[in-house]
Order: sequence, then structure tokens, then C-alpha cells
Amino acid sequence: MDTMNQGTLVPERALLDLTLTGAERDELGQVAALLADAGRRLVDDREWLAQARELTSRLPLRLREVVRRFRHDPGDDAVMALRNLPVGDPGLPATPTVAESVERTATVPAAVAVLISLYLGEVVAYRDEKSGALVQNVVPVPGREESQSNAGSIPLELHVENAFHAHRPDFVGLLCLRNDHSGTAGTLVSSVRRAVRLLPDDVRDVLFQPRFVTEAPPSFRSANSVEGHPVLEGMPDDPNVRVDFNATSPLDDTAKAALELLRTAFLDVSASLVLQPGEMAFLDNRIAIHGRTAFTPRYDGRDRWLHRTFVHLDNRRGLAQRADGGPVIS
Ligand SMILES: O=C(O)CCC(=O)C(=O)O
Ligand SMILES: [Fe+2]
Repeated sequence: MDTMNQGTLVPERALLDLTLTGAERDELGQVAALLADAGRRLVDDREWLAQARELTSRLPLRLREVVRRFRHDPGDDAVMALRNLPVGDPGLPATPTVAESVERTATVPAAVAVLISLYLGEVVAYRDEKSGALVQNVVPVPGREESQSNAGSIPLELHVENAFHAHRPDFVGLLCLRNDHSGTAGTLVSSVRRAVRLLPDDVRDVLFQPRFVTEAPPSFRSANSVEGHPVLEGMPDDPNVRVDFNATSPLDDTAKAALELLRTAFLDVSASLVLQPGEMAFLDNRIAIHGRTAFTPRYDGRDRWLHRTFVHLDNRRGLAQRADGGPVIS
């Protein structure tokens, strides 16, 4: 994959990396424009969401094929990359600079992010994070440069999204509207399928035990009960991962050493996925972990700007915590 700067390229990547043709881009743009209705509609409106769900059947065929393939098996990297999506620059407004920024208006890029997410599964959000908006802006915020959140610009530690949460996303979608001025800021991605092969059996055994706790990130305002959990779960050779290297703490010294070895293994097999405008990555949040390289924001309206979405595979997941069975989890 051309934007994977480090790490190894495996043939299977090509199956999960799709560049739309001009005709496919127009096809998707037309469906998105219908949903946007010249910016007169709102993303978080339940009727809008229902219409978007229906319209996923009109997405370009090759796009539906790659999404279906990814859902069945996300490959060793657990990342799907989609390119040449209609995000419409020139014509984009200035990159937002405020904290907790979200996209409530059904713009074409917001519609594109939601349409693809809804073909993959069910779009969800968290009431206590960015006010439960389904499309969130990932932008650098003045004064937050050093924060371990997506508002920062120093390196962001590798993490599973909302690792502390029982109903964390199955997938995270990141659609690039603008990259940073140097065009080099990258989403750091790494996969437990690759990392686990580097770990001795005794280290794996410790990671499979409930000897770790994970706290809520700063972007979350709710308190949560902190219970011991394993970092690896499921199949010994193909586990799911639950870790945030900024928020997960070991409960004893052996667990601490194992966690450090896991972090090193993840870094050894990580790659920087440099998203350019019109490119969207989906990460399987059970297998892939992600972070971000450092960059220098200018706060001039042309800074890096991503739209983020969260996807669940099961619409009954966390139902008791979702008001009126809607997409927002409390
Ligand atoms: O900025 C990025 O590429 C990813 C930031 C991040 O971890 C997130 O928004 O969840
Ligand atoms: Fe993240």
C-alpha cells in the first residue's frame, strides 16, 4: 500500500484497499448529495439516519464488495483503505479549531462517512463523548497540543478506541478532509495478529489474565467502575485486544513487564497510514490499535481535519444503555 511508510506489505492488503474510479466517485457523490440536500438536513436526526441506511444499497458495487470482505475477515493488518471519495475541496469550510467539534450538518463528506459506516454495520456514538454526535471532527485544538487525545499534535499513544468501555466500537472510521500542511501526519496502526507472534508463551499467558485496569480517556466525562480485565481475549493465536497504552495500568510487576513487551511488539509491527484528502480508513477495533504521529498545526483554517465514526456489528449491543433504542450509548 503506497501510504504505508513502514511495516510489511502483504498481498492480502490489495483486497482491502480500493481506489474509486471517477465514475464510482460520482455515483457515491450523487447519493451523498441527495442525503445532504444542500446542507439543509441533520446527521443526528433519526429519519435522516434511516434514509441513509436505505441508501447504502445504492453505493458503488465494488465499494460494497470490499466492505463485505473486510467485515468477514479484516486481514492481518485489520485495516481497510478507501480512496478517491468525494469530500469536495475546494469548497470545504475552514478546519474547525474548537474543542469537542462535531459535524451535525449533513454535508457531503459527513454523508459519505455515514453511508459507508452504515454499510459496514450500525453507527453508534457515546453520550459522554463529543455530545453523542455520530460524526465527530478530529482536528488540532489550540492549547491542547500536548494532550493525549485527538485534539493534540504530539505523538498519540497506541490505543483501542474507548478500551475502557464495555460497548466500545467494533470499527472506527476516519475520513480525511484535509491532511496537515506537510502532508505527512499519519494515523499509526498496528495489529495484534502480527504483534502476538513476537511474544513468548509465558508473556501471552499473563496478558490473557485479568491483571490490568483501563481508565476512561480525558474526552469522556463519565465515571466508570475500574475492574481488572485481560488485555488479550479469545483464541491464543488470534486474540482480540483491549489496551490503551496511555490508560491501561498493570496490577502487578509481572503484568507490567508483559504490557511493556506487548507495546514493543505493537510498535515493531506498526505502520503510519498517511490519509490524504478523500481517503477513509476503517480499523477493526478488536484487532487493530491506533495512534497518531506528531505534526505542527498552524490554526489557519487549513489544518488536518478528519471525520470520525464508530460502528457496531450488532444493533442489539448495549441496547439497555441506548435511549429509545437509538445510536447513542450512555
Ligand atoms: O488523528 C488520528 O489519525 C487518530 C486520532 C484518534 O485516535 C482518534 O480520533 O480516535
Ligand atoms: Fe483513537
